[in-house]
Amino acid sequence: MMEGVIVRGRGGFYTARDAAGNEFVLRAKKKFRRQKISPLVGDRILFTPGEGEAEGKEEDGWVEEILPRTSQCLRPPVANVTLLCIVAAPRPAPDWLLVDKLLIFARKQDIRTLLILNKADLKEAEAAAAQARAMYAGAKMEVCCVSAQSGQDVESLKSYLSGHTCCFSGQSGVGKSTLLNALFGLSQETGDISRKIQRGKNTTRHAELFTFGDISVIDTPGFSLLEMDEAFDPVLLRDYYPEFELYAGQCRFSPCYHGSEPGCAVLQAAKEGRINAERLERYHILLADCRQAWRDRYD
Ligand SMILES: Nc1nc2c(ncn2[C@@H]2O[C@H](COP(=O)(O)OP(=O)(O)OP(=O)(O)O)[C@@H](O)[C@H]2O)c(=O)[nH]1
Ligand SMILES: [Mg+2]
Ligand SMILES: [Zn+2]
Repeated sequence: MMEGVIVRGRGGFYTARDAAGNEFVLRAKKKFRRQKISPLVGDRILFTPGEGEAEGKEEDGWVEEILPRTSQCLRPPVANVTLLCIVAAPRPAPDWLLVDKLLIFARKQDIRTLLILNKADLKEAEAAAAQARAMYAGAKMEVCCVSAQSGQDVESLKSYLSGHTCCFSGQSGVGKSTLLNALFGLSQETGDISRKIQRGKNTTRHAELFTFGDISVIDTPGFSLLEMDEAFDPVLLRDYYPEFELYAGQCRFSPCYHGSEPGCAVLQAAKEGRINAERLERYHILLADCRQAWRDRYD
């Protein structure tokens, strides 16, 4: 058996790459279906390569084992990511709620995060960067501003990615693929933003992993909707907000959801500008979602 990493998968076929850079097309053994797991891009696997040309017909190779995952994301479905790069841009208009959800998913999996604000060449970029920094400083997420188009700060982004398996995630049209092309000289397909609705056109259709020295990056299809992956006790949501930590134990009620309870230290801090009000407002939206999902969990 050989060892490799799954770099792409479509229609039940998976492409694995070995350490020497050779690629093998494989199918998954039936046992995975019984175990209700499927190989994901980023998975480290053991496999048997195909036999080559047997009677003019290439035989499939097989994914034999999926090695233990260090992390697993559902949206996008990828494995073993160590740094989630949330890519946003002034255009299409940032969906910060989506960013917050991605941040929560990453923290649940102990994946580090980086917010990449692309299209720094656009005139609205400076305001968007200031807003992002104000919102995410307390959330302990760094913000990097780059322009894939002009190349501004693209090289310095590499120092953040170094040593990681990174996943580029975010709305369609923010420039994930363009940025990968600029970083590593790739020629992935990119798409315009529709004029009428100012949205990306879902150009990238499948996740794909690329490796350059000590950086692995997975490009993924953009999306605009993101559901909470699994219901969890809504009281746990606040644990994913580092900005609340300073006020732990200071609320009148215990547990306090920092929703609308009287004597809540977090609400007070937001009122006094010590916690970003927009982040708190979106936390309240997610708290309501979380409570709903928790109530419906047996349906
Ligand atoms: N002005 C400007 N435009 C950019 C920049 N980076 C990308 N774009 C443009 O943004 C559009 C979308 O780029 P893509 O790379 O296809 O976006 P994506 O995030 O990969 O989109 P999906 O694959 O649909 O998820 C294209 O028209 C790019 O030329 C940038 O730094 N500045
Ligand atoms: Mg793309
Ligand atoms: Zn509280």
